[in-house]
Amino acid sequence: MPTDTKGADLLHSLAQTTTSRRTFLRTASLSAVGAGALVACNKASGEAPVQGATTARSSATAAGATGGTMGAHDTSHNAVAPSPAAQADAMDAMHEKGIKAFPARTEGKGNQLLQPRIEKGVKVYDLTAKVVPWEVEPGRRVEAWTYNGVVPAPQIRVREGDRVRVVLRNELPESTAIHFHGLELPNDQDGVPFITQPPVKPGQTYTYEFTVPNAGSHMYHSHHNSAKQVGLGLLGAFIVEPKRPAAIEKVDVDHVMILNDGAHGYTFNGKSFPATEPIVARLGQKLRIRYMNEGMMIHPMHLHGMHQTVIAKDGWMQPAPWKCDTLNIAPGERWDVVVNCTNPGTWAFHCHILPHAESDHGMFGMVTALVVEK
Ligand SMILES: [Cu+2]
Repeated sequence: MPTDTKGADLLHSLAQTTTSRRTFLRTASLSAVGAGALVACNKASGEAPVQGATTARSSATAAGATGGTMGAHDTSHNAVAPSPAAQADAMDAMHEKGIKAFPARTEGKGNQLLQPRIEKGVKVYDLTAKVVPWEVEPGRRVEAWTYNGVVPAPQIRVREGDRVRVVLRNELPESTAIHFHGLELPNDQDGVPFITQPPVKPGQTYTYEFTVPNAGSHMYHSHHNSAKQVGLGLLGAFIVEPKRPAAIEKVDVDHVMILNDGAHGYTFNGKSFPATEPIVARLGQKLRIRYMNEGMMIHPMHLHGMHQTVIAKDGWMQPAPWKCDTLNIAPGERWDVVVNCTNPGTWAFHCHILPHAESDHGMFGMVTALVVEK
């Protein structure tokens, strides 16, 4: 990413790019030079450059497989191997195209604020669990299990002490239930089938109602067949604003970043790079990031150029803020950090388990950018 490019210019120019990375990879892997480069990449890095990515459906994996099939074991009519310089150029071209496609447009956007209906002072949220197609990155559509048709689910944002009702309609082919992860609710509102409630069968509607007890960055998700159901998208942010915010919580930009690593691949807010959303702030602004891990793996989140100040863990304010540049986010955890945006430019921002973020074919998965505009 060019650090000397103004964020707005970069975003504008990147938005004009219509080449999808998947299309590009397919094209590249079918061209003679591209196939040669992919063969070389596969050989150079050993067995499989992208098998660290557990998603068999990731385009990087698919492209890697295509590259391997095209040439790795097919040397019978391979007259002249490309020179190392040509191989490097071909590989770099793939990386560059991936970056230039960012931020790529895709259908559907999750994590948008859900406005409640107010009924006698109660904030009422209607959620319909249903299966929809979901575009994770340009041209890659997957089956998603969603609340209201988006991944992540619509964001619920309330205040400490609010009375909340959540009406769940199940249009899935399986039973389900909602667990409000992090909220210290009465037992019968905890959302775990056969422990605190019966499963909500297909076609049924189930109502949760409670007074919001504790502030912080929380989540809601399925707690039934959850490795599958949460992996497919039944998850969202449940943010509780405190009655008395701490001074350090007064920020200019508030960004929720939900990590997942299920059947859709490595995603931030339901999208894989280059379709991930950049975070944009102006020089001197304070940015809050609310990390939430809905996946099954740890993801150490690394921001280039500026440190992160950790202010809260699982919704609880830390006794004292502390600084880091890489913060490990384990499954189920929420970490809140503040970034003082003091360093202008477009900064890489990614999971530092590198096979979750980059392959021979370029960046993918858990990569985005923080753009600090002058
Ligand atoms: Cu990761």
